[in-house]
Amino acid sequence: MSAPIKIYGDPISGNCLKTKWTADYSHAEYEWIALDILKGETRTEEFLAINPFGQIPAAVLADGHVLTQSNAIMVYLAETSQSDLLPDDSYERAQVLKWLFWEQNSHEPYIAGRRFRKSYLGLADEKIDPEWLPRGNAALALMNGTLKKSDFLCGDNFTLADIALVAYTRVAHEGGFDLTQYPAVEAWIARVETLLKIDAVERS
Ligand SMILES: N[C@@H](CCC(=O)N[C@@H](CS)C(=O)NCC(=O)O)C(=O)O
Repeated sequence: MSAPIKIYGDPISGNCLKTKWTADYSHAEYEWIALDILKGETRTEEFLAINPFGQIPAAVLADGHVLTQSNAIMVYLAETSQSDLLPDDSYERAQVLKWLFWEQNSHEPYIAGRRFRKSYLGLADEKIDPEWLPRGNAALALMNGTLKKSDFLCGDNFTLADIALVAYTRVAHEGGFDLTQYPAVEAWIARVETLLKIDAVERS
C-alpha cells in the first residue's frame, strides 16, 4: 500500500486548514505534520528542501512529488477522492475555480493579512496598510450579496469554493472586521462549519 499524503501545516493558518478540511471531508488518507510558523519552522533547511518558498501548506504525495499552494492542494484532494466538492461540468467547475482565484487575489491578502498582523504580530492599526480594511470589507460585502441569493457560493451545492473562503472569513473579526454587518455570511459560516464538523469560533 502506498504511503499516505503528508500535509505540512499550522492550524493558525487558514490556508493550511483549507487543505486539512478538504482532506477530512473527502476521507483522504493523510498524515498531518505540524509546523509552527511563529517559531520559523517553515524556514529551516529541512523544510526549505521540501518547499524552497518556505511556505505552508505543502503536500508530499505518495510518489514523492511536492505540491504547494493551498488551493492547488485542495483541487488535487478533491479530484483524487470520491468527494463532490468539484463539479464535473466544465462551467460549474470553472465557477468554483473563479472563487478560488478571487480568494487569493481579493480576499485573503486583506482579511488574512490584517488578522496576522493584528492578532499574531500585535501591530496597531496605524502600522497596517489602511487600504486593507476597506478592501476586506468590499470582499465580505460581495460574498454577502451572493449568499443572500443562495446557500453556498456556487448555488445550492457545497464546493471547494466554500471551504476556501470560510477559512479566513470565520476569523475575520480577529483582523478587525465586523461580521455582524454581513448576516448572510454569518449564516453561511454556520452552515459550512456544520458540514465540515468543526467547532464554531467564539466571536463575542
Ligand atoms: N498562496 C499561498 C500562501 C502560503 C502562505 O502565505 N503561507 C503562510 C501561512 S498562511 C506561511 O507559510 N508563512 C510562513 C513563512 O512565510 O515563513 C497558499 O495559498 O498556500
